[in-house]
Amino acid sequence: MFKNDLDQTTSKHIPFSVETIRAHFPILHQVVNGNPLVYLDNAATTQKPLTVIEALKTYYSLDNANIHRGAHTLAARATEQYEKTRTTVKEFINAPSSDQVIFTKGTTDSINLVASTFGKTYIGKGDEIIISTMEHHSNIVPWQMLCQSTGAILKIIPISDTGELEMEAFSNILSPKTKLVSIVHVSNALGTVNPMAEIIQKAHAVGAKVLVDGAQSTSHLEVDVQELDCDFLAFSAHKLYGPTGLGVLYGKRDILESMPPYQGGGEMIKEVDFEGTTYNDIPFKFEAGTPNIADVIAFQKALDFILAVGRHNIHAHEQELLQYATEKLSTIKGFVPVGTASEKVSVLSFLIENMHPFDVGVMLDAGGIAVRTGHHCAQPLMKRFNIEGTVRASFAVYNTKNEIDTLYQWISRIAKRKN
Ligand code: C6P
Repeated sequence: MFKNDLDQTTSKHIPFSVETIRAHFPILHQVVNGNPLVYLDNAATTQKPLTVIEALKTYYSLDNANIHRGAHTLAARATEQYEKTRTTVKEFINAPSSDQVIFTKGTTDSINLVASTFGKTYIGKGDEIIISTMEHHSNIVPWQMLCQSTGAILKIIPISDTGELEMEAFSNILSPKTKLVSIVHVSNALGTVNPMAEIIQKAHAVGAKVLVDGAQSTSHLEVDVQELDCDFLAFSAHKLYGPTGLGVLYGKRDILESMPPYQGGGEMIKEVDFEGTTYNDIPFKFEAGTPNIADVIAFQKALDFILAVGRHNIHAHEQELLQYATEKLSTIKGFVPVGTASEKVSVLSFLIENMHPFDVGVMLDAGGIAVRTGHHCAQPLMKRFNIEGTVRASFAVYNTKNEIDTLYQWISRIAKRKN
């Protein structure tokens, strides 16, 4: 349908032109409610390039088979492609080796895996887990559940009015009792980029391990697990132009090897006997059952796309959009930004005075503009700001200044009615 200048099998450099990039995303070229679609809900999920869509079709048309099991050609092909993605993910996050890359269902699943295995093994009564006020529910609830079952204590880093972590308060709650610090790298609701290297270094100084929720950072920043020195990194493929229902958990080798399995079943074993079972090596120990083969294989194409465009190019373009949108929308009477941290990715959360965020979202939808409204699965954060929710526009590599102009026009009209 569209000129496809991204090579189907290998990454080829795409010159940075937003129009060239948009041509890779069929979904963007449609009319919604009588207007050209303006998709600004990328923090919820990104759209998929044609190469990802085609990889799914090719896999099911030619290669579908179960992996790591069959002796036949299709099984070998599927296994090879599945493991190739693991190697690419390893390179993408600069993990020391690909067996430290575990495929999961998503960030939520990755965090639950750590809570259920590392948590139940190493965190006990009276131990402390530190999270922050700006966490997504999937980095709150698993720890609350763990605390309920073990008697561990959850401690919270407060945040400032600009939406930044209170680092002094963090230092004050850190202690030898802290066993785990689990923090979002980039806030999905505010866009704040947290000082992860400093957090990790401080946590390690008291002997705590650190999980980085990278759901929103891996799509905007170059996340290098060795440079950060994090113990775990969790993220989702669907926020990286890849398929839904697929995520990654990276972990340090010694920790992963010392953790018990998450689930029991096929693939995660070496030998099963009624007298006892021996478990497989990492990463397979944590990948029980038939995994999400097709989506892992298609995720390769999403990573190829990002690498072909260049993460520095993506970041620079998104920062330009963020600055443009923030400046432009700030001129509207009644526009109130929520989250004004000095370091942000391309997330613009806001309110329109005297209007419910949901109503703003519905009106924008009438104009073909897709944004997210509500609490963004971060209810404690909304409580901190004393609000029910926000309107959130989040930009990706394929968004344009023209689209922001359209958003501006609609918001101006909506705000004028009420202010
Ligand atoms: N945030 C949003 O609209 P899953 O659903 O498992 O792929 O990702 C969960 C998750 C964890 N941490 C952060 C920081 C996130 O942003 C998300 C997903 C989406 O903001 C959907 S709620």
